[in-house]
Amino acid sequence: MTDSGITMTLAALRALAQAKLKAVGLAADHADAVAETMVAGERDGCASHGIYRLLVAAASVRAGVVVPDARPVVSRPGKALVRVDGGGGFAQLAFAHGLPVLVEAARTHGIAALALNHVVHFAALWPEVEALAEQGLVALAVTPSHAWVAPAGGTKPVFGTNPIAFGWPRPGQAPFVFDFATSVVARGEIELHRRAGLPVPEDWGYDAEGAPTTDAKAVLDGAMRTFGGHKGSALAAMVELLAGPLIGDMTSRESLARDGGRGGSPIGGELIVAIDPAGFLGEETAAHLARAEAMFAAIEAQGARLPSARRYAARARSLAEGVVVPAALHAEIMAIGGAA
Ligand code: NDP
Ligand code: PYC
Repeated sequence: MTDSGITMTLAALRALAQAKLKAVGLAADHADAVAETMVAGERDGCASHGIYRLLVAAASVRAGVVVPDARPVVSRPGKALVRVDGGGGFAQLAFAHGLPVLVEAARTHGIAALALNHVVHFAALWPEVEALAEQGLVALAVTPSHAWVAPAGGTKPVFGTNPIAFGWPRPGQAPFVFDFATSVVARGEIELHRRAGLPVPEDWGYDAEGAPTTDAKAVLDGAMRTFGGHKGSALAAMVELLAGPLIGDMTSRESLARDGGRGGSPIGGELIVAIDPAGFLGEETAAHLARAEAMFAAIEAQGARLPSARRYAARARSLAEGVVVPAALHAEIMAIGGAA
């Protein structure tokens, strides 16, 4: 233990997360899948969606927002369409059930889509697109959240923080992946500022009266801003449409209403599209993927970095050295459901 944190191996962190999730009543297969995504976030240096999410997930279970023993049900509404009804459980197990079916459908048809319905989502989206890109597929994933974000030109929440994640396979190396909220930052980042008693930049959001503020709690109680003004606003609307009405699931406004003040994670759907490059390219796939590599090289040649480069570097460090969990966060985790 140091002043600033507790060093843990990834195996120890995983075991702790699994134990705490089971202690609050999550079924074993859900606990394992949910723990994996939190440990992956912590491993990759994503503090807002790392082991801190154990507090968030435990709160959602305790509040009755999540069905702790939900059984995902896979169906095929069309040849290239896969649906997993998560039954009100966390999204991770539903995705695990849908992934092999989506991969098979994308390989067969060139393109396929997976709708996760009726799931609770607290996590980053890169695990979904990375898993697909690692299998040679191009991937896109979107999900709404709770209505926390004002449209450009307004100051009252309509959108969720609505992330967009994209993955591209790279022969012989880790995929090109980006994953970001369509709000200026993820809400989790503002939560971390509030917990640390830190101000936020004035352009992150508005207070409940619609005035710009640097008070993290005031932004959480008011409205966040979209990134890139009207462009982020339109993308946030697109995410609402694709992973809401298009797949028969909730918008962020509906998700927040369903939560009914319980303070749980967003409830609703996620849309994941997978494309097999060989569908368009056939025997020329390798040659065209090499052209993509030339573009990546041109980005890096001028000192710019690729999205995920920081994450992959953090992963390598964590695999070698473990991770450092802030002491205060560790203490809160240990208090979940009694001793682990
Ligand atoms: P950021 O604004 O930090 O953007 C993250 C993405 O941009 C990453 O792919 C990151 O790569 C890349 N990136 C950051 N800086 C650079 C740079 N200088 N050059 C190139 N690429 C860069 O993240 P957000 O706060 O918007 O989102 C954080 C997480 O929150 C996401 O994983 C998202 O899925 C999650 N989230 C989940 C929600 C949900 O409803 N489930 C809702 C909202 C957010 P790298 O990782 O390597 O730094
Ligand atoms: O950080 O905005 C966020 C978020 C919402 C749901 C999961 N993460």
